[in-house]
Amino acid sequence: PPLPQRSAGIIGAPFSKGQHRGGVETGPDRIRAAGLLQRLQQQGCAVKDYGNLAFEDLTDDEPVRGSNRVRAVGSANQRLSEAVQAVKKDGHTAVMLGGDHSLAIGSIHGHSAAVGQLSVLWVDAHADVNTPLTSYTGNLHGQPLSYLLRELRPKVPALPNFSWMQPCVSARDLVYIGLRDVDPAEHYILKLLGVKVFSMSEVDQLGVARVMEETCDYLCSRGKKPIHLSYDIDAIDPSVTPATGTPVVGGLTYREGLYITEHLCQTGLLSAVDLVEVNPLRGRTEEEVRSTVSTAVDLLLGCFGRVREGNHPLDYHLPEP
Ligand code: B3U
Ligand code: MN
Ligand code: MN
Repeated sequence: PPLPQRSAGIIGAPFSKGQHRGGVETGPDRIRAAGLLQRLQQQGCAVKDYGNLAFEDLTDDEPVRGSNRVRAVGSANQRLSEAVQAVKKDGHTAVMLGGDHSLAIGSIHGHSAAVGQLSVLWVDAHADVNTPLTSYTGNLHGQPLSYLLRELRPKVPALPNFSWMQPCVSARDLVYIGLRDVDPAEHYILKLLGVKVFSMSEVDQLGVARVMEETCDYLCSRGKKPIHLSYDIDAIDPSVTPATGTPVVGGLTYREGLYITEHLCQTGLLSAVDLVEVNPLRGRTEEEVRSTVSTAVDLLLGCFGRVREGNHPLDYHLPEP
């Protein structure tokens, strides 16, 4: 029987300044245009669309300690954090449509401000845990977890427009799935903090079902906290989701990617979801864009109870001949 459906509160975050490729700010509208809201409603999920956030246009935003657009990222995430808090106070599962992955700063901060301690599942090809001082690229979308992790606070300098936030996630409440492009400093940090990582090697070795079982056992071992899923579309193999800024070969299959969402939904603890880094301008053909966007939609449907075996209304009855 279908589980009682939670409601989805959708926030569009058309923001791209955590990296340098234009187009990722059009992700939210493309994902909506692919029918996300209607399809959630069709599967019995109540939906409220909070619309797209409007972000401040900062003119003087010179690099800080080698990182780009720091003030814009700080200011955008402050707005996003407030929006996520409002969605949680309205009782919905928060869905943040990005935009680049620097938006996880505000999304996770706001989620934690509203509900308290979280478990975080980070599904990504990348670890996104560079500090401003270790980043090779200066892109904030490769750094969000360094601002969010309590243990890294002494290693992160104070940045303009970041004074509104404090680290709110403990390293032991974080699990990664899908890693395959990790910088040396990031690898050092993950080992130093003892973070639980299921890289693509572990997905190969264990299979996605065992990875999800171990993920949920691990996250629940210190109490059943609300789960924040931060899903970077580049976790999925670029043969399926090529329209993204930094595709990396050897990713999750469509089925593995979807299984993660189905399993999390079944825990009943999923409380907020980010779906980020869909960049329609990075598709070389319309089909590449369509495949990327429709996979993003399917992942979100999986978070809200869609099952591949199919479904029928509780009161369904066969027509009499
Ligand atoms: N680790 C690199 C590359 C990267 C991170 N996230 C993405 N790319 N999408 C960095 O920029 O920190
Ligand atoms: Mn990412
Ligand atoms: Mn990534």
